[in-house]
Amino acid sequence: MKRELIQKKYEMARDLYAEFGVDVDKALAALQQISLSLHCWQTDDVCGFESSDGVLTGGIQTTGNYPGKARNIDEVRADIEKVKTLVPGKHRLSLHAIYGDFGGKKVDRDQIEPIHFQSWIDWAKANDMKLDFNSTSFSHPKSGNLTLSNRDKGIRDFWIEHTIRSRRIADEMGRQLGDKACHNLWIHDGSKDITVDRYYYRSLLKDSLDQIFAHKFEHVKDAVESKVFGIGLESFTVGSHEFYMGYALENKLMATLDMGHFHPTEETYDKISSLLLYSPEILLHVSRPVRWDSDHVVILNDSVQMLAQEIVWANALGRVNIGLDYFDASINRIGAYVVGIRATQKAFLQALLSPIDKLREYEAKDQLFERLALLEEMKSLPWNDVYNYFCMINNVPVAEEYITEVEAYERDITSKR
Ligand code: RNT
Ligand code: ZN
Repeated sequence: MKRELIQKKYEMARDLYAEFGVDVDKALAALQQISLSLHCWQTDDVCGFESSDGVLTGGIQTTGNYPGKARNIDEVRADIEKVKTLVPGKHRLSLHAIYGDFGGKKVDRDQIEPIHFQSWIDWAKANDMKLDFNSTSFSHPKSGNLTLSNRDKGIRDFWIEHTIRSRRIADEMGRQLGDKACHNLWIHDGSKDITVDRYYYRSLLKDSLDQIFAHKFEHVKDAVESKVFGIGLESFTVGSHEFYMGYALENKLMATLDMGHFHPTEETYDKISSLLLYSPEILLHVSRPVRWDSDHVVILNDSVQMLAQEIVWANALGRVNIGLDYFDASINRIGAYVVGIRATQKAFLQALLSPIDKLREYEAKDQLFERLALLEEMKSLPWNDVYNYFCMINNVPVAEEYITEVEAYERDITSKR
């Protein structure tokens, strides 16, 4: 698209939004500040760099075998660097513990140290990115169905050690990069069939968490992620939403809301205002469940739009850490990032451009038809002209222009892997 045309359309959009009392430039300034935490695991289908057989366990699954996945640390970095050139804004990178720079050596999960992530920290510095971190309880001989809630103290201690070490690594990332790292704790613990000792497993998990969080790390923002079920773990999840919500509030941690971790018709957005009344911050995993927690690439759908609206309307952008979490192995993986990042940004932009004062006024006066009508009209206002302009001033491809760039990277790089 020609620059002059993008500019002209932006100016028209700006004037139109002004008629609704919306300041487009203010919205753009706010969007520029929204830093998404890009999940590293879309690059390689959640494999990581441990020398293992690469089988993904823990009730999560990638499907598809699109060629060109990243096979090592350099390829993951190259892919993320490419993604950065295709999306506007400044973003973070979220690493899992299995993505350490182990130099071909076997380093078990209870042995990982900040040194294994020093090259990531250096890379992040060089690429002007901040880092977040995740302990990894899946894809390991000691994973089984139960980790931190296992009856076997030896297994529990192994994962407690792993998780404390993971938080220490996050602390080092936060310290060196001058910005607290979010550490997200998600474990798959659960069971396939009817479980009679649910209270017991949850008490074991609570005890393990108490030991883990007894260690204080200054540069870490801790989060705990609940789930409703996993593949092969359909009947019971130890770390349910209620479990972690209680734990997070009691222990002043963040709750992580993953959009794929609730019942299919249960929307994540409505949980935000409730949690934020009791907790200073939360962490999100923006994802797209299709019939189950399938982790499809995020698109601009109602769920993501409502999520963004809720955060913007609650004036809570500064209190919500926004991470992405999906892994589609059936399409170009670089493209998967770009589509998901852009969709998330578009949702936030739409929310930032909403005539919220007018909507609130209608609501307060019980003018409910008017409220509904304006919400509908908002959908077709020229927000996309504003997004295109945002891309242009950030020197990244505008609209579908990124498709050819992703194709070129595939031709030159990923297809040769
Ligand atoms: C799994 C959780 C978890 C993982 C990542 C890889 O259902 O959503 O966040 O997707 O940690
Ligand atoms: Zn998640």
